[in-house]
Amino acid sequence: MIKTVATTPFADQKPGTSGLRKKVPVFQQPRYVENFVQSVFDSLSGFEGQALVVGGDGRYFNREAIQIVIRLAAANGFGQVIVGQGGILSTPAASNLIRQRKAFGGIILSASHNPGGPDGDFGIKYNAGNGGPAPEKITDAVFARTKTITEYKTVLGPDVDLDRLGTLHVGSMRLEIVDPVTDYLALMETLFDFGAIRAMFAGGFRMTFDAMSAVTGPYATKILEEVLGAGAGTVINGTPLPDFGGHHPDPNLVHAKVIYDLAMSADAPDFCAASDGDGDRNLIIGRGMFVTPSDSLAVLAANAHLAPGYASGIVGIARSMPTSRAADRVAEKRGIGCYETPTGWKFFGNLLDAGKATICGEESAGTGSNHVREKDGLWAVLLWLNILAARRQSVVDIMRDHWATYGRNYYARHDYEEVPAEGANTLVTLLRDKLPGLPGRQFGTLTVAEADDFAYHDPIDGSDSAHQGLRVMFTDGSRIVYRLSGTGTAGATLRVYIETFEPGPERLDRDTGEALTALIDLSRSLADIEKHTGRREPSVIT
Ligand code: VG1
Ligand code: CO
Repeated sequence: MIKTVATTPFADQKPGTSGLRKKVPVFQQPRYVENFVQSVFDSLSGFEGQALVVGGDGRYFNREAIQIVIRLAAANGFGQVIVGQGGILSTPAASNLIRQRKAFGGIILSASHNPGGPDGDFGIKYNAGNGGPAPEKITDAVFARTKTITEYKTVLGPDVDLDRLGTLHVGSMRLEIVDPVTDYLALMETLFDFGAIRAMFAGGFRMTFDAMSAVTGPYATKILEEVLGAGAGTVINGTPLPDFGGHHPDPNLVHAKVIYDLAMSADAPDFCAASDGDGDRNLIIGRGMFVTPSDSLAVLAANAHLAPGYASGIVGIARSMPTSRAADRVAEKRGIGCYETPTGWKFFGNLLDAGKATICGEESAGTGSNHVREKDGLWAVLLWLNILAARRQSVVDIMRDHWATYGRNYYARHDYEEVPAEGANTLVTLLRDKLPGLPGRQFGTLTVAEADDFAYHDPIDGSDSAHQGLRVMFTDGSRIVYRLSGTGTAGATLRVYIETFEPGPERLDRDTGEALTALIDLSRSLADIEKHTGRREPSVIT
């Protein structure tokens, strides 16, 4: 029975870098999820009778939200909802399902790497039929709709049992509950040389994968331990928990310190990795060496041809603007396309769909390819394993070879988290005003070459996105970038991205902090960070 329910708008439903993200109690308000999901459906057309993929990272409120989405989908005329068992789907697995099943789109319930639990964060994101995050055109329409919505449509009836595989009906809509891992594993098997990776593990290669009590647990356990024979215990924190065990499921050097310490210890395995809350990010650490996400992107791009899925080579590389330019050097040497997009995976979709880019990446530990339209944590881990199996070298040796060939981009990101929003906005406004006067100015040994507020013109659909980050570029190839986070849920987070290039052959083995000292000091003084945020030091350095 379809019921139309009167509602009034919420003022705070603007999707950010990666969907709508708020504290759990915000989502728990009556009508809050309904309003947003109905606004998504109201912004789309042509989905009658079509399929919708629904799943989330298993965090607190995941099941409740999924029940609401299923009811609204049925009432709004979707022909079918495909949901992961237990409400679980990693973000890349959801992207894959949308594509495999030719669904109209998907709703992903996740706040990614943000903490979970009753006081943690929750999120809702709409992905389009290509499997990728909705482009700004759609998210803008959704936001506009949330401001005028007056009613939503739902069906009455009991909650469905999300744990039983199989097909049932909600009203006249088909509801199919699928194993979350099966299709994803099948896709990975088409891309990588599982035989070679299996042989490497059989030969004594050891790895540890930290699933951070988040969604990749079941995927990693099945693929690494069972299928590839990496052995029991390879995956740690492998059971998804609603509060991620109280941890912050962000695979960086602060929150994944356990795995970092392991990789630096005397008994380190050959390879360590981790993924985030929803399984789209990856952390790669070789024995004794952390690989920055920007370097990882460059190495994966340079070696992808060693994996069967990319044997014919890659056509282009795309990276988000703040990501280091290590990947650009690979593209240049190979004579393939190189694209610089604003932060957020939604900007890669058009390039991937148009066959302009094969591999994409962000400095925030996101890497992926045209196999889906999301970044993909386990995919990156498997590509690394495939490369390690093919090259029979350690991570450290592969990195040294890479730097010797392409030079090294020393890189760090400094986050000033949860600072007062007003101060952060003032900082950005004042710095933006300062940019035109910077070129030609000298700061110690550094001379500013160019400074701008990054704007992106999408080469495929012609859309424009302004104010995507302030860039200060120096004559020696160094760069400082400032932008405000679009995924935080409390105050503002200022991200400062700092990079310098060392062509080699000398000075390729420096300490990153030391290589960046002058730039780090300048990053603080140039933007008056302490004055505007009250912080002398960043809260997280990655
Ligand atoms: C952050 C990262 C960005 C990433 C986004 C979503 O955004 O910087 O690179 O795409 O999170 O990642 P922001 O606006 O806070 O800097 V996830 O794993 O949350 O989908
Ligand atoms: Co994520």
